[in-house]
This record gives sequence, C-alpha cells and structure tokens, in this order.
Amino acid sequence: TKVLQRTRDALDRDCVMPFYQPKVSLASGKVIGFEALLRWTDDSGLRSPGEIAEAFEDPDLAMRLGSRMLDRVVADMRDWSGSGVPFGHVALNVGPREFARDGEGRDLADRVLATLRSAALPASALEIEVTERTLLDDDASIIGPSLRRLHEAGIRLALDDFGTGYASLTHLRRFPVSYLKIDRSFVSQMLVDKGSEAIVGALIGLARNLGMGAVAEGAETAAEVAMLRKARCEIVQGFVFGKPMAASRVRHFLEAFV
Ligand code: G
Ligand code: G
Ligand code: MN
Ligand code: NA
Repeated sequence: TKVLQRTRDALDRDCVMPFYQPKVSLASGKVIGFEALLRWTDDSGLRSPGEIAEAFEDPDLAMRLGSRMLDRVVADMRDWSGSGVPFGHVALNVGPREFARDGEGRDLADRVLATLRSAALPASALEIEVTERTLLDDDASIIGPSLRRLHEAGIRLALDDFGTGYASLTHLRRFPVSYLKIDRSFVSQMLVDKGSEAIVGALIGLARNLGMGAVAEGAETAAEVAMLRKARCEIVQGFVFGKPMAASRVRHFLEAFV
C-alpha cells in the first residue's frame, strides 16, 4: 500500500529519527529523562507516526523502524554522554512486532543489550515503553522472556497509555513493570471532570501500592501540574515542560530549563 511504500522510502532515505520529550520529577523540579518519539520527514516536512500506523503492523517494516529508532537513540545518548549533556535516560517505545527474532536469531533483549554495550552505555540509560496491548499479544511467549531479561540487565519497563486498555491487573504482576504512564486523556480532563480526577488519583495510588512509579502524560498547564503534585504523582511529561524536540536541541533545552 501507499503507507508501506512511504515508510520504506523514509527508511531508505534515512528520514526516520527520534524526537525527545522531557520528563520532569515534581520532587526535584529537574528533567530526569526523555521519551523518544518517532518522527519522519518527506517533502512537506516533519510527520508523525500516526500517519504510518499501518507500518507498525507489518512484520518487516516494524522491525526496521524499531531498529532504526534503537540505533539512533543509542547514538544520540553516546554523543550526549561524550559531551557531558545530563540527559538522564531515554524511554523507547516498542510495539509487539518489534520483539520478533531477527535473521541472526536475536530477540529484542539481545539487540538492545548488544547496542548499548557497543556504545559503552549503562542499562540504566534506557527505558522501554510498551502498551497493555503488547503484553496481551504475547501469544508466542517471546515478549515476557525478553522483558524479563531486559529487566534483569537493569532496563526499566513502563506501561504506556495506562488506563485506556483492557489488560487485567493480574497482567501487571506477570511482567516486571517499574512505571505506569497515565494516559493523557485522563490528565487533560482532570480539571474539568471529577471522574477523570478520580481515575488519575486511583492510578497513582495503584502504582504506589504495587511498588511502581507513576508518570502523568500530557500535562499542558501549571494548574494540571499543581493537581498532579497534590495527588502525589512523581513524574510529569507534557507540553507544559516541553514538546518533543530534535536531538540537536536537547543540550540547549537542559541548559535553559529551570
Ligand atoms: O508523537 P506522537 O503523538 O505522534 O505519537 C503517536 C503514537 O506513536 C504514540 O502512541 C507513540 O506511543 C507511538 N510511537 C511514537 N514513537 C514510536 C516508536 O518509536 N515506536 C513505536 N512502536 N511507537 C511509537
Ligand atoms: O502514546 P505515547 O504516550 O507514546 O505518545 C505520546 C504522544 O503524546 C506523543 O505523540 C506526544 O507528542 C504527545 N504529547 C505529549 N505531551 C503532550 C501534551 O502535553 N499535549 C498533547 N496534546 N500531546 C502531547
Ligand atoms: Mn509512550
Ligand atoms: Na502514552
């Protein structure tokens, strides 16, 4: 289809890259890391992953997109490390198709750990984000073992879009989840809708009681941040602190951030 061809073109032209959105600790007020978000470009400029959603369902293209993102993220972290940019960590989104074994029989954990090792970066520099759907898709039992090996190596796992899916809570306990990321749809309604406020509070409490951290996504205003602070949310990500930016802007962003 057109989407798949467009994705192939973008990969072949080396026009797929990560943008980075800051994550802020409410306790320290500091940037503790960034989420890597895929961006691609064509003649009309910067495009988002939603426009190539179909490619993430294609086994071959999903693997190519995933390995391009991993390579670029690790290269950016190596550059930042080398020049003393205190980026904290980078959280990489990984979809269900990206766990497959490659031509050399390596699974996601093999690829991630080898790539980090080749750049002499510690496992703590990287986080992995998956959605509930990815955990539910684990029919071949490849995802669970990969995530456990990554966890044992020191890579933290965050459950993305939490609250919007349909994973039962027993799922949470079968996987080594360190953070729950509270979906933007709740955070953006929190000030105007009592139900969303209650859900955000409940999810933060759930994370704490399970020994996990809570990350609120999509905060756009100081009032939302104040409410999240009151609800004892540890980490906030959203336009209020910064939009996704090119790797080349991260150093300046950190220097200017107060
Ligand atoms: O940045 P934006 O709002 O356009 O992202 C849209 C969606 O694409 C988000 O749900 C995000 O999780 C997903 N996404 C962003 N980057 C990646 C990536 O590198 N890999 C995968 N699998 N999904 C991504
Ligand atoms: O699904 P995932 O959480 O991986 O994707 C995050 C998406 O949400 C990114 O595409 C990012 O651009 C977007 N996003 C992040 N913060 C905000 C925000 O404060 N407001 C809005 N509208 N979108 C946001
Ligand atoms: Mn995410
Ligand atoms: Na999310």
